[in-house]
Amino acid sequence: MAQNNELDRLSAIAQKFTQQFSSQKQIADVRSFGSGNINDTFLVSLSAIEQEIEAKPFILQRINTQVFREPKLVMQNMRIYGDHVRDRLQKHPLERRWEVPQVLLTEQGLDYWQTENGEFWRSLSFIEGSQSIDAIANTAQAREVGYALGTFHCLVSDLAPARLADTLAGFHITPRYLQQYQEVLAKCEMRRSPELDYCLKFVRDRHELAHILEDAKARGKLALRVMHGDPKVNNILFDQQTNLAVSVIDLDTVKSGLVHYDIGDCLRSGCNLAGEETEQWEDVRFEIEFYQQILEGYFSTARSFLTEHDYAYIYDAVRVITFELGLRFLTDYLAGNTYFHVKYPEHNLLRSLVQFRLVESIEAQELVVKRIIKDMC
Ligand code: ADP
Ligand code: GN1
Ligand code: MG
Repeated sequence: MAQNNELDRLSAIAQKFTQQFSSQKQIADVRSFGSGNINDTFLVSLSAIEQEIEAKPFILQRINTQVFREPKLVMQNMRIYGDHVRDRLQKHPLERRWEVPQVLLTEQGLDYWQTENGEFWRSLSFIEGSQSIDAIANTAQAREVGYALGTFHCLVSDLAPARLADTLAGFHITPRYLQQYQEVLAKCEMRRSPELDYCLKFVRDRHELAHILEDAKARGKLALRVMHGDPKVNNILFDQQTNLAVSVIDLDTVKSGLVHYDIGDCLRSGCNLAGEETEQWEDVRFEIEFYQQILEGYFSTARSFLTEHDYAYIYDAVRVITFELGLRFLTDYLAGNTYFHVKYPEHNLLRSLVQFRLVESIEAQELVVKRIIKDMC
């Protein structure tokens, strides 16, 4: 539970999202929730004054406006996405539970609340009976993670990417991250260590990786579609009873892009059993059995809109996005940890070691990774 003063402040902000309230309900608790690296997320519990009234909890989030400079555009995209998907689901219901978080409105009918000091808050319906996981534990979960991403892509396959605003310029344009890294590297004062030297050498040796997907896009081999942008494992919710995936959340980066960044991101996060935050970075491996299951789950819903070129770039997608994330963590470490939430100064360095080790493991299994895709085409 938040400290008393903070609790009062958060409760006052939560009260703005009046859709949840009637005089019959009051805030019982506001607590920090989930393990996202960008926004601040809280779970708000309510209590009903009269027993027969249902008091559902909801999510309250402070958008990181250092990252999302135009948060109103983020909300606009969420609205366009939500309306599209809800409409589609109504016309063509899925044969199983699937949830789209609902944005809750303020008293004034707005989908955000801005405080006097400029903080930007929003509120979402809580997907009931669900949970997120930071690492996949078994092959059934792996398949569900793939199914969830495939369902997401399928539901937006008829949404024109141009309808969505660019909420984060340069997001998943890997060559831009390389350029930023080089600029930061040229200016920063480094505290050398064997780990940092490993990372610096890693980027020197692999810098050409950064161009593969963008070159394919420029040559017309890969087309722009609606992407999620951040479909890592803990942005997929599982039903606590059935253990089936029920929602893809964290919709801030839903915009025009390459679905390959999504496929790659889902695989790199799903196939790392140790999770992104492990301290045993040298033991990190890309788990091939989970890879196969995630892809099977993905293709079970997404096959209809994939082209021959799309299949041909899946191996590259997974190593490029893994390299990109390692590069982003490393750049943030060198720049003084201004982008990702960190718990200690070397946190981003450790995270980048984890991703680079994962790239090595993917490359070491290149033949089998490619064969599995070929067998599924
Ligand atoms: P961040 O951008 O910081 O990652 P997220 O939107 O992913 O923020 O939210 C952080 C965590 O909060 C998620 O991983 C999930 O556990 C939980 N969460 C967020 N939205 C919902 C929701 N609508 N229902 C249930 N849990 C949610
Ligand atoms: C961030 O917000 P969160 O924790 O779901 C980041 C992703 C990274 C991820 C790595 C907007 O995601 O791009 O892949 O951390 N989101 C943004 O854990 O930069
Ligand atoms: Mg998240």
